[in-house]
Amino acid sequence: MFSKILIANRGEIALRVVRACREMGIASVAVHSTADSDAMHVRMADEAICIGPASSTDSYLSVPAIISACEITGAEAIHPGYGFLSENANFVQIVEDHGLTFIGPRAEHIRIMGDKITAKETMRKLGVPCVPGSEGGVPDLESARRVAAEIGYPVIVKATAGGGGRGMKLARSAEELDNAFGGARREAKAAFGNDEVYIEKYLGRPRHIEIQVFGDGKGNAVHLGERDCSLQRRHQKVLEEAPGPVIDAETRARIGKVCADAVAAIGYAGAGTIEFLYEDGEFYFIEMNTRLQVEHPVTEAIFGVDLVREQIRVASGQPLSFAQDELQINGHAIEVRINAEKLPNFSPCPGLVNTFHAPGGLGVRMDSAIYAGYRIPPYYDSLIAKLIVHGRDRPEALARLRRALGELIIDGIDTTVPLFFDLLAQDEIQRGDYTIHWLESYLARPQG
Ligand code: MV4
Repeated sequence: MFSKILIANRGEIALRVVRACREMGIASVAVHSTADSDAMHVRMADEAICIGPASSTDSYLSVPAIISACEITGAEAIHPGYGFLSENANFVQIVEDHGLTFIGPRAEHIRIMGDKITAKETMRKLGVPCVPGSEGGVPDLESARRVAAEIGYPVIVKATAGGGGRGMKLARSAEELDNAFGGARREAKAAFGNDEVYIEKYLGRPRHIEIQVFGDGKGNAVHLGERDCSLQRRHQKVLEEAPGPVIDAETRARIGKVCADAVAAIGYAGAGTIEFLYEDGEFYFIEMNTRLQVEHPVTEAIFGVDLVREQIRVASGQPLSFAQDELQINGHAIEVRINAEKLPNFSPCPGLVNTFHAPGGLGVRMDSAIYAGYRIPPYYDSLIAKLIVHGRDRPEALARLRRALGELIIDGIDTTVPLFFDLLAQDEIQRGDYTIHWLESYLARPQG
């Protein structure tokens, strides 16, 4: 096992990794920008080292700065958290070339899943159900017309270098294809320097269901059920829950096994998430994320496992601490993402947190790195806290969420907390009856 881990991240996820390290008796090193000297992850880690100026490019994304910080502090492994360098295959290679360990999958697997066409082709061959669409890239408009006519409109044109909703264009009919194809290519070229696109059948009212998988890097893997992350605004998740309100045990076991077998077959190491659109009882693979996700705590809550601890164990060559038949779901968990944003436009609202009181009690977990007197810097993501509640069933989790939100006090800045009180009052939320479009249409309504 490692004796010292460097955490190449900030905020609540850096703190999350510090906590796992401390429970495992591993020393932790925080890195920070000059804008983050007062950050809680700096205070909580055993050591801290400044790696550059406020701009992420020159600090949290600076490969030489992070490698140097490892060499200075004697850290043997790097936990990347999510975002920043967590899915950068070149970074993983450099880490390994310096004799350090990346806590995450192999560079090869990050590279495969980072290219959405290669990811889909790999998954299809492994028996994972995919959205009907083009075989690989679509080189020109003529091919696009042929493929679209074959699969039938509406279709969606996606950038192979994209993901998370960037570089996507919908074509409802042949008339719209010209614009969609050209638009997707142009956007992809500008955003990623790669204009390769592919085409899929457009699903009109799916849910976003993602399966948590975990591989030991030696050909063994398990699944930890699904999360329903359909409640999104502009491709940003707002509320996530596990298990999914519409997924039964048999369905879970079936798609879970397909996913676990797929990642086992490629020798995948560590945490991964296989994203699906789910419509009319069918799963359609869209993307795989090769990192620990923001919403991992809902899975931790219902399975009673520490996913960061497992990441560290697997990276150090130890086996997973559970087998598939030891993983049992207990109750229901919901996470809400609390952002420093002003409603109704979700405009970023950094500034001084005057007062802060975190909710507590049975079944309540608050992952946050803010504190009273903390000034939220304007340079980074607006996520300031994740409130995760766990109950014996979904109604209990919803009641607990309402109760916990009532206890939460954040003064000095605007947050997205009021939105969650509104959501909890909605019939569709209470019934779990929502698709990926529900939240945007709710927010567009006069009273929303
Ligand atoms: C789709 C789709 C409908 N049909 N693909 C958006 C983000 C990226 N991960 C995939 N996305 C979508 N792909 C097909 N074939 C609709 C979306 C989509 C979406 C997906 C998940 C969660 C929220 C979404 C919001 C708008 C569109």
